[in-house]
Amino acid sequence: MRDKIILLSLLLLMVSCDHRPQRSIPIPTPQQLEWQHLERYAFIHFGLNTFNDMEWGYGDTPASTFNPTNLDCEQWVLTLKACGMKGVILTAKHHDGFCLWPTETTDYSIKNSPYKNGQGDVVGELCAACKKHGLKFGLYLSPWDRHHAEYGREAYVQTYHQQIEELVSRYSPLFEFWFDGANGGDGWYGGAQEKRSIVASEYYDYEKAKAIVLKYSPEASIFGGTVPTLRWIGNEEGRAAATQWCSYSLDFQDLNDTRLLATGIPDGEVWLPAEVDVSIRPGWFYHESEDDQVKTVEELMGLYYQSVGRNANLLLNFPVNQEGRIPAIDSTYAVAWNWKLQETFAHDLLQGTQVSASNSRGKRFSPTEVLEQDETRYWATDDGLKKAELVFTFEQPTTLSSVVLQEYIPLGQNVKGFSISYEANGHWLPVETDEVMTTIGYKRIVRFQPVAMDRLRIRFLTAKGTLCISRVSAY
Ligand code: FUL
Repeated sequence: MRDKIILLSLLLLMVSCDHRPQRSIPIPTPQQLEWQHLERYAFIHFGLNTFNDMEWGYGDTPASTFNPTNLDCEQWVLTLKACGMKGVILTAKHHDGFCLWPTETTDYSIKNSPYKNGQGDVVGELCAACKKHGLKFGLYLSPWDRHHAEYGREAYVQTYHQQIEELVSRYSPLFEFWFDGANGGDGWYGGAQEKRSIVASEYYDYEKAKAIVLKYSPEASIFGGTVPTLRWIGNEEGRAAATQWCSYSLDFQDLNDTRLLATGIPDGEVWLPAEVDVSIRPGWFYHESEDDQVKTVEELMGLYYQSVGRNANLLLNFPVNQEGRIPAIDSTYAVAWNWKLQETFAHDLLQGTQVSASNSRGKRFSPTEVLEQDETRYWATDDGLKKAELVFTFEQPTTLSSVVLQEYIPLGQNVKGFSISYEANGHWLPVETDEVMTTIGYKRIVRFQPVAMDRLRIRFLTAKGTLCISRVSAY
């Protein structure tokens, strides 16, 4: 009997050591988790502005000026794939109101352009090219419409919703839908040529707009409006703050507060991860005068570290030119950037090291789990333990210059502070870097002065909840 009791207690102990840590609040939805894994995807800004050297058409530019001479959506898709992009979001309509698909809602569309004698459909062509070559497809539909006579009144909102319905019913599945944030102001508005102001949080009925999107594309992430599933980073320079929480609030004021958007809200109640949007050129649309200002490989690497390396996704814009192509100079730099990324992160130098931890909550959550590719596996500490360290011992002295850390975010984002140090010749020293080591989230990359070491130590100093680390790698 006594033996049985001991056996039972031992079994109970094993089970309790092996149970999953408690989730913290908030956590991502399965669809948000999938979105986070995309890491890098593209924007394409193309429309009347392209042919008129403009960024924000007033709404009266003739549709007849839209005349690409050599448009090839497959060239876009193949180029973007070669740059490592996982999807593309096209400006189906920008603020000028011109529609790139043959809509029933307005004459201000591709139907009245010389392109394919009015028979073309850029949205449809890109959608087909994405399907053919396996790239995710998304759409941007500007709520602000500087062409529409009814803009600012109820009739326009119905048109806007109808446009969404046309798009999602024809071109789903979409992985993301963009409701742009620029709203109201002066415009042509059917000839009225005046300034019109609206209250964005009420005017567009974003709840309904989102419901229409989800009816046809239930997996779509939503950018902008009152009910987004991801958030703007608050600037268009391609920079997330180093401290970067996925937690946020759905208060409309907070959704427009660039200071909060940059970092997230540590105790925010909803999971609203950040998207960093930036153009490969100074403008969003193509301008010949910017041909010599395409971002270099080094600048693109910087953008990567400031977005993906800081727990945010990167939405990199490629302006398509008047020919209807991604210019060679842009693709040359962007493809070389992708090679550089592949090369930088090709060999994880922690593979083959011996890893130990100051604490772990049992076999299923042992420290060696952080070396596994499988993202469903992770190292976790005992309940409530927010301080612990991992040590990696190399077989021979190894030079490192960056560490990549990932939390197991299905259970939330927890780490608030960590440090990185190394042992060389029997002495422990911190790595030399200016980087702030606060949050981790889905992914955090810390770069430091290259240094040879015998051991690497990551100390997790403070956290919101139990530590759950899915991956650590170093290069
Ligand atoms: C902004 C717009 O005003 C720009 O033209 C561009 O489309 C950018 C992505 O979003 O709000």
